Amino acid sequence: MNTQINTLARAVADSFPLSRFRSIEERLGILGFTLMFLFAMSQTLLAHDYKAGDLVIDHPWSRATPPGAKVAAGYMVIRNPGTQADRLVKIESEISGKVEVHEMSVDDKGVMTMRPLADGVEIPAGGEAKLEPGSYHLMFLELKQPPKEGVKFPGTLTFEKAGTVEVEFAVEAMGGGGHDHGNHGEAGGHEGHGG
Ligand SMILES: [Cu+2]
Repeated sequence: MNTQINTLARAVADSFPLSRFRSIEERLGILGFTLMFLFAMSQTLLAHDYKAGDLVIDHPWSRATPPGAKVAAGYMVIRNPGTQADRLVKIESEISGKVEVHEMSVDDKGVMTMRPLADGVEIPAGGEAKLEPGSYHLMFLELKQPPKEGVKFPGTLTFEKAGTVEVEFAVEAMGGGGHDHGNHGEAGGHEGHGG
């Protein structure tokens, strides 16, 4: 087996002048490094996370809203590697007069409903809470400044145990999907919250 690999390696090496072989290796090295660097850069630009006590708040984000919308949604994943459950109990942001945590569900007739969770969202010990389109989400009510694509806005999250942490919400493009929360404001049933 080893002999075969050695023979193969020699055959490959012999087919290139040594100097050229080295330079290809170097070029591959530089290319590899560049790709890794670009990948790392893009990860930094796309993802952002925050810590509060044991909790890690991963990539808070929102969507740009259509003109005249009175509400916007917010999403993130909150991971809890700790041994105690915690709870997201309060959210504030300068873009909105009031922020609620909502649970979204679809009944057996396919009707989508939202309900505010008075006690916030639990983040189980050793688990996570996912706030994502179609599920739990933040609802920014009484919008003062609509979220604009590409412009982050600040928010303050308060957890029962981990305390308060300042985060920034990245704003993505307006969404088109039917189950999506981007057009929450027009979806009916929610408009009442805004006024
Ligand atoms: Cu909602």
